[in-house]
Amino acid sequence: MRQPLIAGNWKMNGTRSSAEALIKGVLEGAEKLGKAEIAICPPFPFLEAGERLVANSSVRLGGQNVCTEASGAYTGEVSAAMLAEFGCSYVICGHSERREYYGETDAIVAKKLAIVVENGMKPILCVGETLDQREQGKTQEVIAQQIDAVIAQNGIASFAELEIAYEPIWAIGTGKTATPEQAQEVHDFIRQRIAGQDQAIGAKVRILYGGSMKPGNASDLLSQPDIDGGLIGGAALAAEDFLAICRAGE
Ligand code: 3PY
Repeated sequence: MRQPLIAGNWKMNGTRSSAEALIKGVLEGAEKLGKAEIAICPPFPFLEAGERLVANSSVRLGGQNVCTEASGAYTGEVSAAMLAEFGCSYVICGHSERREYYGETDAIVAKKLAIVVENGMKPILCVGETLDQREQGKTQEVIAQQIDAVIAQNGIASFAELEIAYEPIWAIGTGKTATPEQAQEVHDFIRQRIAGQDQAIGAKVRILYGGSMKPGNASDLLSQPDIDGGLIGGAALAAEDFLAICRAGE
């Protein structure tokens, strides 16, 4: 059985005080939950507060991005060792917003995955297709390319150390959500792609759904056999919505 993981991707939102209030709100509700693993990924400046507040709780902390390099002259970047030092267990890698706005290629994403694992954390590898690609019937081709690039660069064994998030780009920040059937079809495809190389890793890897998951659609999505959790955008910014999704994962 794969334990569900519900991870909140706060993106570039909040202030120091709103972030602290949100973390406290999540912690209060999380105490009453047991089955799902819960993680929050605040912006970098709020990780220190996150580390302090989630200490001694079951809530995990994650970064939203990481540098491909270990240290040195990379102005503006944050290293995997820094994230680990601030208590991160997870790091989101290759979110579509990073791929689209900051030119992250599959090769860069694969490097990020490797450095996160080297530093003792788990990457959350994001994959997904644009609306155009879906309408042209290219969803599987695009996802296969994103998965295969990681297999080619880091090896199939690397999938034993990471989580995957399927995030259809057309469902991010648009309010549109993939239907449970559409999402399940792609999750199954991803699992089969990995299982085709290594059956045990394919059966074990967690595949989260991301893209406007909210309290109203979480149960239907999470009840699909290959949907093992969620990477939550907007709904992670209100403790009660995020906790409602966590409850749906129980
Ligand atoms: C969204 O749901 O908007 C996301 O991008 C989650 O990462």
